[in-house]
Amino acid sequence: MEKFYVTTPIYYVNDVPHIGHAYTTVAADIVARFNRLLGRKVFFLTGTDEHGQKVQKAAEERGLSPKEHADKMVLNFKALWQKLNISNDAFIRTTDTEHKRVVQEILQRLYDKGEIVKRPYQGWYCTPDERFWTEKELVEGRCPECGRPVEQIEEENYFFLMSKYQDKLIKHIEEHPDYILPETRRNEVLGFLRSRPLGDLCISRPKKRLSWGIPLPFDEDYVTYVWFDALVNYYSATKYLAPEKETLQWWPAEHHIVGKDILTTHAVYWSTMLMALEMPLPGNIFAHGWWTVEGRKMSKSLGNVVDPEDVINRYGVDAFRYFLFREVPFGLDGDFSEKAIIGRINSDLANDLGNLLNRTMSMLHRYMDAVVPEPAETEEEAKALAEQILGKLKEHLSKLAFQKALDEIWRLIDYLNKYIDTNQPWRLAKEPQSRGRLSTVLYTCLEGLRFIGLYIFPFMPETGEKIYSALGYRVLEGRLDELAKWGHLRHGIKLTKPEPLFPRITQTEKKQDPPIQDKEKTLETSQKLIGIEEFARVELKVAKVIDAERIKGSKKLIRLVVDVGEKRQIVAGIGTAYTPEELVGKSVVVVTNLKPAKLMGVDSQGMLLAAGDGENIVVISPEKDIPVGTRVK
Ligand code: ME8
Repeated sequence: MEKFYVTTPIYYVNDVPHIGHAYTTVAADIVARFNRLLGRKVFFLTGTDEHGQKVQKAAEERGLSPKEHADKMVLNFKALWQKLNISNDAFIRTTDTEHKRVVQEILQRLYDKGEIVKRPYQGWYCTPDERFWTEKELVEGRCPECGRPVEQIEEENYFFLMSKYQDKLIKHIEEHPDYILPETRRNEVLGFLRSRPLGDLCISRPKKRLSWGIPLPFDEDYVTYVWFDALVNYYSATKYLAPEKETLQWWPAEHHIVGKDILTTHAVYWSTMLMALEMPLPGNIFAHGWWTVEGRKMSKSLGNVVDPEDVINRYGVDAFRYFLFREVPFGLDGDFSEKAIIGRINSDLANDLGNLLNRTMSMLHRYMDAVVPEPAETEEEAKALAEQILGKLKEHLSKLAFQKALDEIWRLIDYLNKYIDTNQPWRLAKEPQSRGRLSTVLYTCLEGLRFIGLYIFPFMPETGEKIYSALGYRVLEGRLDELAKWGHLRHGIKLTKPEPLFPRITQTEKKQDPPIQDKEKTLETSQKLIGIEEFARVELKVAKVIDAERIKGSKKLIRLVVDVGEKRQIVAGIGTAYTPEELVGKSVVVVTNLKPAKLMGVDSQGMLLAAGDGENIVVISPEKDIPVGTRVK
């Protein structure tokens, strides 16, 4: 049996998932479901990227260890995938012991082969951000991210000798036109590879600068660069997470689906790593486009990050899945707006698809007593159109051309709506001599709908199932090739009238708040509601700030000494909104039973309550004087 292996990027656990993450994951889900329908053995992998600077920093800001932080954040991804009906076969976490073992094995193999060497490394280093920049990346000689001064650092590091694979990689891309898609991205990568020499890749970080990573097996003073660790997931998962892993050779993947932001790491780093390992390359790396929101870049500071859960609660999971893939060709950038999604729901889903099912079922009830009639003849045109679409779907979905695939399905929907208008079953029903014709027309609509349910299923699984069950089936059983044959629908069966698939959304029903992510939503979904006894476990007390000073190298962090009945040292991330001077003498509220944490090397024994973020942070202060140490309840 043919196998089909598809992956999404493994997402960083430094933040909660948004519409962009949902996009890539639904794309992989559509092809996974389609290939399962074709009868292939599918391995659909997604997961989380949990090592490295970003995650370590996010954990520090929450006063948690990186692993504790990752354990919490990973639940957000898992909960969203469930809500989005994602049918992944496995979920990899780079902190899995088995994954770490495979990464170390690969490092050792490359090191033994002389593909990894130790060399001095020189670069411009931004201490607060803890990262290197090249001369070219600097902005007016300063860190391009935070604008602070950088210093030249020289240290020893391990390098993967990527440069020697430059020509081989160019050749591979040239000889495999589908290796990188869409074509514009392929040309970009080729242009970049042909125009300048490829450097070697620094794959280590000294432990003294970054400890949160997989230790190099051949040098305990270093951890693995997070991208090297992350990319290996696609292979390591086949060894311990894939179905029937003992007997099936899952590697190489058929598709790596990624956003355009991480094409280079996949097309260049990963491909050359595989070449050095003498392993086969994946069939395709597809770099899709970027979602903006109401014409603007999505960003936390703009407060316009679209929360997929919110969109689903408002419009339904299938409408959301449909919108993402109908609105823009896969590969190009797209813009999310409520107007656009409502427009799609009303026209394509309520009007075209929903109405077709609704009017067909109403007529069946009215004219045939709800029983599927035996057609007097086969409508060859409808049959040909319905059956031909399968070939088109195979062709388009093998290149991840989702929009074209949906266009094909809609050709059948449009055809059947017109077919009803032309044949006017309501007139046929009035003529006793046209009973046979009426049976043919209604059967054709019902059988056409069965094809639509079948074809639409990978995109909108719930809708596909609903259409199928409206036609008297329990589930989509069997293989697509057999099911996509005209005449499969059984006659003589009495059907019940289904609920409307997609009710129209009127502007007055539309909720006022846009589906934007709550900035503070960083806790796992399953922990949203807590009982009073859980709240009571948090010990909050009134305190007074006795001393305050900025922590060196941090814009945000301030070290406070507070009196809560006893003296405590607390590190608070309020430095962008307050100076130490204005804090001294202030009455505040402190969580006093929090596990101690270290932030930028400074111990923190508690947490200050504050609202907002960035420059809009406000420290919570008791409204009237009240003795320090008083419990807040
Ligand atoms: O890069 N539009 O993880 P990440 C479309 N851990 N897609 C978007 C998007 C947007 N506005 N924003 C994010 C990493 N994405 C690494 C990957 S893989 C071995 C390691 C999607 O959490 C898109 O798929 O930053 C993008 O490539 C991915 O999220 C980046 O996720």
